[in-house]
Amino acid sequence: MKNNIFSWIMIFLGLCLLGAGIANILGYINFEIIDTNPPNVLYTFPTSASYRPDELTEYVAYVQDKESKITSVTYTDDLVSVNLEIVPYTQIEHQLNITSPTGTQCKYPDVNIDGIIDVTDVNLVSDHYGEYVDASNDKYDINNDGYIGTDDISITASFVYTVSVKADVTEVYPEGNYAFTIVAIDEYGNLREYTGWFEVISDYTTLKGTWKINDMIVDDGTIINDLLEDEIKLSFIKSSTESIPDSDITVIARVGEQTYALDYLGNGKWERTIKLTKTYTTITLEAYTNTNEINKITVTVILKTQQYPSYGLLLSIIGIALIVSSVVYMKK
Ligand SMILES: [Ca+2]
Ligand SMILES: [Ca+2]
Ligand SMILES: [Ca+2]
Repeated sequence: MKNNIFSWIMIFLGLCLLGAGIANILGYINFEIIDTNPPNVLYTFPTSASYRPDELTEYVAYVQDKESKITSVTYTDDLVSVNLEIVPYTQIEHQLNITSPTGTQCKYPDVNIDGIIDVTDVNLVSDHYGEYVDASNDKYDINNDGYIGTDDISITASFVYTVSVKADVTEVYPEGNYAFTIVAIDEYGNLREYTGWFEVISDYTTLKGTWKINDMIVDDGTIINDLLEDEIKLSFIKSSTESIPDSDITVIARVGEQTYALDYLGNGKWERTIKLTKTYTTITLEAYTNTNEINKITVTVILKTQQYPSYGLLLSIIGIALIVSSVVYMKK
């Protein structure tokens, strides 16, 4: 008899968990604990590159927080400390350049151009679901394939709570090296400190060549979204019109504190495969000579994140397991 009471209590508990799990799956109950993750910095200008003084016209960041809104972004270097204000990306010279892993160029999905990608933008794209593109609805075709479909909605959704922020540069930067820090804070006070450095030189010339990641051409500010593999191939191909001999050129990639030398393959080509260890990785690619010919770009790679089962699904499974095991136990 005692065993029966115990089993009935377990069955009741199982039913409660199952009920709560289903209510969560259907959206009636929210188990999300408060936001504990800091924002991610997707792109900055300046970035870890070399500039002539007149190229430094604005401080820019694209910052995303998956869980809540960004409340403040500040930029600090050896000369200034400024608040970056939310502005539509259309008012920014240095724009984020979203690319799919297969090289498809995507639009920046702030479709209502208010400086923040949020549910409003997802809904605007969804409102045009199933339409073929003409002049009136082209801006909702985020992946530029001529049709407004689920991909356009999911790309927009994957950038929710991304803000574009900027301030104008008023200082004149003397030649030299500058370290900068961008601090982004979300609604729950989680803080991301993003650091980089840049060089101001007046007499550099561009070393002509092309950068590739996984055989896809990338430029400064390219962000590769939803990449499946965590190993990527980096390549630099010297332009056929560049007269500098290959032996004078050094090609490196910087990821955080790590520096990787790309291997020389001959015929003006360098290559290296590296393994990414984080969901968001900023890579600075630099080809240079010791006579100030430089080609330097910064790209960001976002790995596709795994989908974990929701709390609701987990509770439902535990609930069912409790009910089943209690019934089996009772029948013994
Ligand atoms: Ca957060
Ligand atoms: Ca928007
Ligand atoms: Ca599309």
